[in-house]
Amino acid sequence: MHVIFANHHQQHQPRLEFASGQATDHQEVPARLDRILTALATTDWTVNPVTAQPPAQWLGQIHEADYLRYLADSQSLPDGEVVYPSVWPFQANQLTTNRFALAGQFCFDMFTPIDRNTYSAAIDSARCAWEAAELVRQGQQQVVYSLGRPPGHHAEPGKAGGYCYLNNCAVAAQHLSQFGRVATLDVDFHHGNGTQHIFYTRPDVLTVSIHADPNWKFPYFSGAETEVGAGRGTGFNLNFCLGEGTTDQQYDQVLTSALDRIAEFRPDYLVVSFGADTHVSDPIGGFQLSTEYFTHMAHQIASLELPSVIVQEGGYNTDKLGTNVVAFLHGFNT
Ligand code: Q9C
Ligand code: ZN
Repeated sequence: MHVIFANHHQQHQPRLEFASGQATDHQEVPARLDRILTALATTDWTVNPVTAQPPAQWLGQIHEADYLRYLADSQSLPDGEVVYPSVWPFQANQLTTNRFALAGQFCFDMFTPIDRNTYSAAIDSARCAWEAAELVRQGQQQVVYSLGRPPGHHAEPGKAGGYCYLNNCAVAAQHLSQFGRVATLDVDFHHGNGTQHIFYTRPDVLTVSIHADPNWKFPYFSGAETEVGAGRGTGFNLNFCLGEGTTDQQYDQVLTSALDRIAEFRPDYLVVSFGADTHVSDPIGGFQLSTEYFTHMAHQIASLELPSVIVQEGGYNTDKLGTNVVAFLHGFNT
């Protein structure tokens, strides 16, 4: 196993998230990545910090120009200032330059704050995914794990949300799509709304996500099984919704269906969005998956025998995260 990790994530330390007017400690903390690195140090895998400098347009193919400019501009926020949205757009095409208003234009929830350090961390995380994809494209590695934070699969073309700013999975998939057919498989607890929407009208990138029913959990506004793609992309998006308390056995049945569709698509590359928030112990999840099942899940995915990038998404029990990630990655090595 080959690992690329982000080493400039520490300064991205969101402190609070807000739900129903209540502030709680933010779940997407630097310790997540540190704990995973500590666990990786017990293996004999190659673990390298990101070094790649992706070419121009690597983000412009994924995200809208005004959103990227807004994120880049956030680097000049005063030290200590943290931006949360308070007002959201209520009409299409209503233009504003007011930064208080832009906070709501470019972010869809109150879980995804931005300060002067957010942008560089998000770029580093996305660079990891790009470098992992590039190594797989070159054929140097069959499987590369991209260990970055913040995560990415909730980031929309023009909006942050769900702790995500830049869509790391989409960066990897877009890069590989220039060299062949790509399937993405999202096994984070939450629906990968951003990844779905970025590729929604494309028949050359199949997007598949297995997740908590959005009528039960975040991101609520997408992830239904009726969402199948649009235009030429119709039939190239596939969602599987699962309920509270989903077990290893129940999950595995659905995974088999997801993998069957991916095999039928005959991709040249696979990008996996992996979240350990499906684990029984996760503080914000609601499935009952075991650590042992993560190994089996990965083994099933590896049976596709595709050159693959694994992108780290969620997983919020920091005590279990390292063990769970290593358990998952082991499934690719056996
Ligand atoms: N009070 C990822 O796993 N919901 N994002 C928080 C808890 C937001 C999760 C509600 C969950 C976002 C990448
Ligand atoms: Zn998640």
